[in-house]
Amino acid sequence: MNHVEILNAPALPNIPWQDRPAGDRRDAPVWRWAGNPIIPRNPVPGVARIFNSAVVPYDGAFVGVFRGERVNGVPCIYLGRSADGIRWDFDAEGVKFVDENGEPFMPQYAYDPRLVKVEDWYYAVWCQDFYGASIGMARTKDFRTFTRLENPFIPFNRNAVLFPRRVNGMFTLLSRPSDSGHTPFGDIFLSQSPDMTFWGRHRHVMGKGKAWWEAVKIGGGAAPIETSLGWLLFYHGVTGTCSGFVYSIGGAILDRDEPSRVLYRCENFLLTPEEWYEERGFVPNVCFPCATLQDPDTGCIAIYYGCADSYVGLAFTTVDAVVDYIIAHDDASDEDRGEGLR
Ligand code: BMA
Repeated sequence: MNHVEILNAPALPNIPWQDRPAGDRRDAPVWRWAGNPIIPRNPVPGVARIFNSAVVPYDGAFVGVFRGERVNGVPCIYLGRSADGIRWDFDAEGVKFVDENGEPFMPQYAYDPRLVKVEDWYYAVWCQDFYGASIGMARTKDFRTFTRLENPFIPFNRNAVLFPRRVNGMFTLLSRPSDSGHTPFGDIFLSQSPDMTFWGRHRHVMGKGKAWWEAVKIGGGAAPIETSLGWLLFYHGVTGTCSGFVYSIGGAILDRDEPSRVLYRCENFLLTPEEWYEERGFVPNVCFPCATLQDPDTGCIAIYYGCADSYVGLAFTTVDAVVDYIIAHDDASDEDRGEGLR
């Protein structure tokens, strides 16, 4: 029996899973799939790399939206299907987005997609050009027709992550306002909408951390997991080194009713680049979480993360172990704990 419950999520007995290896000396209770990376290079004709991608359970199996970096360097979104969450088949062509009239409406580029079911719809949220980098959105019920929604924000913004249910009657979205380049700053904000069109009631959630591993910038990662203690958020934190940024995975727990309030924030990273597929690639030293699967019955959580802007990796934890670790190493500031309104 878990002492922390995962709430409002269907049982997922077929969650991909591997127990923690005996003798694992890493501090945080997060471990990698032994067969990583699960998606190698050149996975689809015309696509050099798939990474920073999101999956959901669907129809007894799994489906996902994947950042496919084409051989011309332009990222776009590919649909993938999997029976086990590990071996993926991708469509040969990228997702063809349409507008409300069913007419083609393609983003010029699209990267870092997240995929979240809210009520009857699956929402894909990504970063795209809107006269500058900002957020694009679409929804689908059948993974055949993806209908674009209004762009929620003006530039510049990235790392938008939708909550899996309305909070206080409102769709709720994390995002990371930024600049036009490889932003050397960035905090996580929260915005709400009654209809997925008009976004407001903006709040600051948390800024770059005191801890060195996240001292440059942070950004939302996977859709928050609702637990009996609060929303469990896996996010990325970035540090600067003399040879570039390093992206690690961090964890925080947000208040269930007012998720701009941080209850606990782990001062240690949960996963940092250590394996060859994280340290070596198109952009070295990147662990970039975009999705989780979770099974409320067992408390098992599978984390999908981009590796070195080149591969997709899978890591595991349990809700009890990771929440205990985050609480034991809580270092949230007074500002993190506040409502985030000035
Ligand atoms: C960020 C985003 C991510 C990428 C990361 C590391 O700015 O562009 O897509 O994984 O940089 O290159």
